[in-house]
Amino acid sequence: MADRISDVWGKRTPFAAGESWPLRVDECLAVPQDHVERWVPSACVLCSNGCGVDIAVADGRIVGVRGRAEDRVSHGRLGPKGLFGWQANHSRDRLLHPQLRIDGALRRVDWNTAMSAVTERSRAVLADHGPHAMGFYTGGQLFAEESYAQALIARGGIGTPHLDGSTRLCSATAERALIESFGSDGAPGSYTDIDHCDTLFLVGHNVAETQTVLWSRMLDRLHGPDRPGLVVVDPRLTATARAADVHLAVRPGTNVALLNALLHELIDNDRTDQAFLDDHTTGYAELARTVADYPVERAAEICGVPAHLIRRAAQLIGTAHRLVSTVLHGVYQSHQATAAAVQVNNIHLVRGMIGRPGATVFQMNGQPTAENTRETGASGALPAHLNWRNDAHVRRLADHWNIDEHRIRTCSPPTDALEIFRRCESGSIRFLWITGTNSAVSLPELRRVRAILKADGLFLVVSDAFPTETTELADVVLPTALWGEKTGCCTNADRTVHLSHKAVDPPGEARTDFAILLDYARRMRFTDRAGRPLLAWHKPEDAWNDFIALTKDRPCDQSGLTYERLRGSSGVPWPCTETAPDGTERRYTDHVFATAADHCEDYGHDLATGAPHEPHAYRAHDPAGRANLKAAHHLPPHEPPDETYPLCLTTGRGVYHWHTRTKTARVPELNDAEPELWVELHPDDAHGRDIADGDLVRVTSRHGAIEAPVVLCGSRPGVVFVPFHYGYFDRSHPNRHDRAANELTGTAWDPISKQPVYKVTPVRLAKVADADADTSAGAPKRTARNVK
Ligand SMILES: Nc1nc2c(c(=O)[nH]1)N[C@H]1C(S)=C(S)[C@@H](COP(=O)(O)OP(=O)(O)OC[C@H]3O[C@@H](n4cnc5c(=O)[nH]c(N)nc54)[C@H](O)[C@@H]3O)O[C@H]1N2
Ligand SMILES: Nc1nc2c(c(=O)[nH]1)N[C@H]1C(S)=C(S)[C@@H](COP(=O)(O)OP(=O)(O)OC[C@H]3O[C@@H](n4cnc5c(=O)[nH]c(N)nc54)[C@H](O)[C@@H]3O)O[C@H]1N2
Ligand code: SF4
Ligand SMILES: [Mo]
Repeated sequence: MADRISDVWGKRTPFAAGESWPLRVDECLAVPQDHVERWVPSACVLCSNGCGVDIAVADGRIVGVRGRAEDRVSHGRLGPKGLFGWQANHSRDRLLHPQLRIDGALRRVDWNTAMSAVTERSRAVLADHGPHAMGFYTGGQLFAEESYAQALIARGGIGTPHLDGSTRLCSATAERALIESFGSDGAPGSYTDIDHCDTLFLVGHNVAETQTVLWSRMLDRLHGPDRPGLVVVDPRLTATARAADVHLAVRPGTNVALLNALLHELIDNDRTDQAFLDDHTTGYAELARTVADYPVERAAEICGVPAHLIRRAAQLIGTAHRLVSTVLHGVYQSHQATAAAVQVNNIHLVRGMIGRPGATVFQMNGQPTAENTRETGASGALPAHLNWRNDAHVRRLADHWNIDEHRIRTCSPPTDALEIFRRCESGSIRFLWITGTNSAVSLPELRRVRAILKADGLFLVVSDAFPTETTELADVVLPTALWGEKTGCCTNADRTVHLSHKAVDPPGEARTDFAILLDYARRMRFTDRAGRPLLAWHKPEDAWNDFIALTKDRPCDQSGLTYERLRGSSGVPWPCTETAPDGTERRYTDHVFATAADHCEDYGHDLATGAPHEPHAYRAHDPAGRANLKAAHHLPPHEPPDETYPLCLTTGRGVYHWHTRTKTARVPELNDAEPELWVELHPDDAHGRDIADGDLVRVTSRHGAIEAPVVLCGSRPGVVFVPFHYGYFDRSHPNRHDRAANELTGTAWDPISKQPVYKVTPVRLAKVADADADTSAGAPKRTARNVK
């Protein structure tokens, strides 16, 4: 049996450029092989990589998993979470019954009572305050069919623009950056581009810990006969950074300055593809003018990295023939998120490195179904990449749903997550239904979030499979089925769609989100223009068929991707149509992008001000299939470190835990690997503060404080790292709020993607107790494997 705890990436299977990634099948079984009654095809939902997996079933229970050898994403591999995470389904404290708050306490009730409470309050709020008093906040772990049902209910049934997902915290910038440059969301390339590339450029993406199977693919190239060059931009010396030829440990929040300097070098050294620029892009003159202001020495000073390393990185990128770049939260969760992410697209465009094998840019996703929330319209967009400002698109959606256009027509973009919570705070939203996201741990500025969710004026419904910090604050708690207990589709970060089949029944009275949403729609009597039920579906496949029909001729065309086509497959990348029944590995191979005014998903924004471009202005200069090069100047973070808060906090992930640990804390292998919070600190910052490795420290920001033992490691001096996985549900004293990273973060966002800033918060730090003191934290030290 594979051990992905001590050996996270497993045995190397090196390969050369152009070869196929060798197979390696990872398996974890709790019973002998011959006790397995069936293997049920599925895909892992513990990150956006979406590795194909078969679920082993015996006696009506999940008893293990095995990577699917034929899977186009994983070639059989599974990482630590994929291999062990399934055990969370069996946790003894799963929510088994609906609960309703009665006299201040949550009490067990039957489904009819719970759903009647939800629908009665919905009707009352709608009657008294109208549809804009209703809000829905969902997550990137539901299946596509469930997200689509959410979108149809909120936008078509209720008629509220206040529907967003925790994908806003996750991949809103990926969506935005792709639209700004290429006119539509969805990755241009394929994971197979890693098999062909000669250079990898990873920006703010700790792929070794956050997409371990993707990193295995990269590592196998790095260990192969023609090792690609590797440039990593990350303030911390992560496992990813340790493998790099050039590691640029930038000061947090300075990505734009660095990327502009790289563009400056490419242009100065004639590393551009002029024919590509002339034929397939707009905006080059403005970009060249802007980056002219960023000579390497200036960026070196802003970013706090040696100039010669920036030059070396520019040389590697500038001489690459096949460049693959990836971008994630070191860029997205920052104040200039979209502006920076777009500069990575620009690097590819000025070099003509897109739309051919080995040349692409991944604006990465994080959550397993982030792509689906975006495509189905559950995350601040209309479904099927339809443009909310394009009248013809709005009409098309209204006709497809057979509803009046005015229900879905708005004069502002669909509301973003932070704005939904602000509206709850101000009292304008009075009913909020949270599905599949643990807001009381994952949103920034938790003290404020708790106050918002607790407020008397807000009726809070929470659908989850476990008791969480968020369910605790709810008026109604609905117990849900988990992955493995339901059927549905998910789309990974390279557009690969997998169909996951139900392997076992959910425990107790738990129901699928799909069934709950259908029940709600039926009770609310949502109807279409003809008076027929708005959600006339019985099973997930019905919803999927409705969705794929809507995507026809849109950039994310999946009209050929029926369940029939997906069944038993090893994953199919969209577009998948009648003429491309096997899907599409690589988009934009003809270098015609989705920017044409009638086709594009949005008219884009001014990167400097965040102001949206007006439809008529866009049409007047219709890029008509050319990619947009958009320039931006560096701006300092809103809240830089100062005398009171001299250190810069950055938050993120460790390899073993998933988000707020509702699953991974319930898996012995994963929890034991990293059972407690830790704080990473550079030895230089420890000295003056009399702090030694393992000492208990208190980290304080303007918003709150946390306590945890320190791990001294080679991060950049001045930078403190805290994982955001640890909340309070598994604590003996849950009312002490001194463990979640988001006690420290403030409410700030990127002006274009509206993604919160989690990576730059000024803090101060002080010792609380020596390492060997007997403290209440009693924290075991973090395993040194991946930080030292
Ligand atoms: N094990 C595990 N894997 C996961 C998840 C998980 O919870 N656990 N979650 C999944 C999800 S939803 C997501 S979104 C992804 C996130 O995946 P990643 O983005 O890879 O993860 P993070 O740790 O949030 O941040 C990445 C890196 O950004 C760096 N960084 C901080 N500030 C800056 C900066 O200013 N510039 C640059 N260039 N880098 C900076 C941090 O040091 C960190 O190493 O992971 C997915 N995979
Ligand atoms: N400080 C800081 N904060 C961050 C980040 C960071 O880097 N730093 N990263 C942000 C990012 S990228 C992300 S993606 C978010 C993640 O934030 P969340 O989405 O809030 O995190 P999860 O723990 O994944 O919450 C998912 C919840 O859904 C439940 N669940 C799982 N499956 C199902 C299902 O099928 N149905 C239902 N109804 N419920 C289900 C789980 O039990 C869990 O409670 O956190 C964000 N917050
Ligand atoms: S890389 Fe992601 S999808 Fe693949 S096994 Fe690991 S957690 Fe699951
Ligand atoms: Mo995420």
